[in-house]
Amino acid sequence: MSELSYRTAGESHGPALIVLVEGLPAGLAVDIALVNAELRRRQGGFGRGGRMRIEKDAATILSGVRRGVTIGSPLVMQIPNADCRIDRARQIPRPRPGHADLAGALKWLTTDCRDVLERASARETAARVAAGGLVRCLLREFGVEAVGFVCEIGGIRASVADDADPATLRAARDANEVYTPDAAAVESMIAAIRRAQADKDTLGGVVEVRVFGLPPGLGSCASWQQKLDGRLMQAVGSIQAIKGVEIGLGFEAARRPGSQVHDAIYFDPAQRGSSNFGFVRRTNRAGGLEGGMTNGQPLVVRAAMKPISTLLRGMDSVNLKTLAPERSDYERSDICAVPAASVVAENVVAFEVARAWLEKFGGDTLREVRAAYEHYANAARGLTGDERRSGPDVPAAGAGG
Ligand code: EPS
Repeated sequence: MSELSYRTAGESHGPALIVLVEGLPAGLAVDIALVNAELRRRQGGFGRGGRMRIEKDAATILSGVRRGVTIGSPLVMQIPNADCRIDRARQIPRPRPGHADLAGALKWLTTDCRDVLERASARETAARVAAGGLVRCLLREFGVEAVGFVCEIGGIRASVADDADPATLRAARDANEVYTPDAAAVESMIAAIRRAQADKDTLGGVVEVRVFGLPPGLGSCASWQQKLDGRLMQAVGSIQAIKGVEIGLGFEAARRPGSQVHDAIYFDPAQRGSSNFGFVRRTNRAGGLEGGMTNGQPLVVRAAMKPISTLLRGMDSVNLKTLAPERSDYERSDICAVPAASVVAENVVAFEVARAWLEKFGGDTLREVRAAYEHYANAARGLTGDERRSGPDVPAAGAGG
């Protein structure tokens, strides 16, 4: 049994994208339709460019599965590129500000940014979404659901209830082209994208992911590498064009006193059988994470996406072959890919949650994972209120740490 992990390979205009997933337990039914539905959603959203009309992303499983069920071996999926022309694609000597072009060209000692952008391209996120879609087959076995959506585009903010349930959120989000649950914000967001297009410009925004049904105790406070908040930030912060990641209140927590930041703890015996083991909060400003561990509340992760760096109007740049000042190169591109980023964020968050799940409840087979989870849940529910375990308290001798 190995740690759950994935790697991606493939260029934007190469033959295919590949993802290799290791560490899934055997005995998991793989729902390839779920994976492909996520891939289709990633391709959509208002503001996408011409490329998405060419591609029909769908994953084929090459290994790790027999008769639709995982067998414990490395699992490879392939997503073919319809627009496969990497050897014929033109050179890009004028780096686009904001893209990987300049830093990558210098790093790999080339004056043709094509060598860099082919891998830096957000096309790679299709492979990440496929990995996330796959592990959601595991998470849903335990009633864990991730929902990603758009909360802001070009400064237009959506209003989304803090206590919305996953089905309501998903239905509202899927009812429009900008993937926001706030129907009232849709028209203004679309109008903002149209304006950016008319101005030959691009737009960024903010996406949010909520994960429901998690028990307390995933991740760990014992070592910095195991803290789930840090791992989520790395996973989400590594998505192309993401410049900021927040958990719960995020930066807003820095502006408030503690009494308006922390979530008071209550016990509700009626919820003892649910995934929070009966420990409830009336607010979720911590975004479901305390001390690098889940606390039984929904996980809330937000990410800020910068505007796409390929501008039709171009920006000042330098021709790397001549060092002459010129406008940056224009490649066919998206005007706004914030809706797509919400799908990517949802799936990379799902992957990190599944990784933490298997760290705590891992086993070679799904049966063992299920047994480990049930054992923990029963032990945690039985623990609370049991004074015999910890014994009588020691009289206070001063302030403790
Ligand atoms: C991207 C450039 C565009 C985007 C691409 C990201 O591709 P192309 O150069 O082929 O028009 O559409 O995103 C995708 C292909 C995708 O699947 O998301 C870039 O340079 O980052």
